[in-house]
Amino acid sequence: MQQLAAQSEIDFHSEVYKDAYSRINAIVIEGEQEAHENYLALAELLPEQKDELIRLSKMESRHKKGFESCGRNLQVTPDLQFAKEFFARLHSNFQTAAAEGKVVTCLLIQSLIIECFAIAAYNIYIPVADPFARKITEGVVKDEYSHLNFGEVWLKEHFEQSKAELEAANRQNLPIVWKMLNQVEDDARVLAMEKEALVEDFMIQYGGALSNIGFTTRDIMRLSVYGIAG
Ligand code: Y39
Ligand code: FE
Ligand code: FE
Ligand code: FE
Repeated sequence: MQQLAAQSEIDFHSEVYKDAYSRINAIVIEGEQEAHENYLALAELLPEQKDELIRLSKMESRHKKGFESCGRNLQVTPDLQFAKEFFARLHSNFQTAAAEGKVVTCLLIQSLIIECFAIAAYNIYIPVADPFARKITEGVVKDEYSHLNFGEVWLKEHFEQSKAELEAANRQNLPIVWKMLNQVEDDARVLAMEKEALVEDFMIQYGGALSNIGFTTRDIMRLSVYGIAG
């Protein structure tokens, strides 16, 4: 029970914890806000799935509210400026793709990469979270699996015509995720979330998603290491 042992040593009210939390909590709040906007943009790009995508965007708004309450509960003020910068590159790549009508790229960025990043982060956070945040995060992570599933199903149904764009979008955006993980590594460790565990869980989710969509094991190996060393 290594996780429980670690958990009992966490002082959720220490200044060190609250300082790290002001950035991680902000990342999650900003991420949920951007996810809300991204699903609204996707709703415009995919009129057939409009109602479903609007439903997902509303879930993201609820997640944002939940995480805002986690910050308030610990009396932490989220550093939203930091979080905006943290997401800036993925955000701008999504917006450029949306403006060009590149729905495959938009789905890869939001429904695969960002959802897998969220699932990994929330899975690793739950066992070491304060009891209030744990309850909230447990509810949220279930929703994130359904968002990932939306992207998987759509891309699987359109796999042959999406393959080349998926490869290009992966090449462009996956290295950004590794940089984001490096950027947040020290703060995450203060919250008892180890980078190695985050990377491992992300790889499992993302590799599983690529497999469900139709990529071979060989493709997945090649795709998922882009930028990992840089
Ligand atoms: O689809 C979603 O709800 C995703 C937007 C939320 C993003 C969560 C980003 C989590 C990264 C946290 C890194 C902590 C180590
Ligand atoms: Fe924005
Ligand atoms: Fe969410
Ligand atoms: Fe989501």
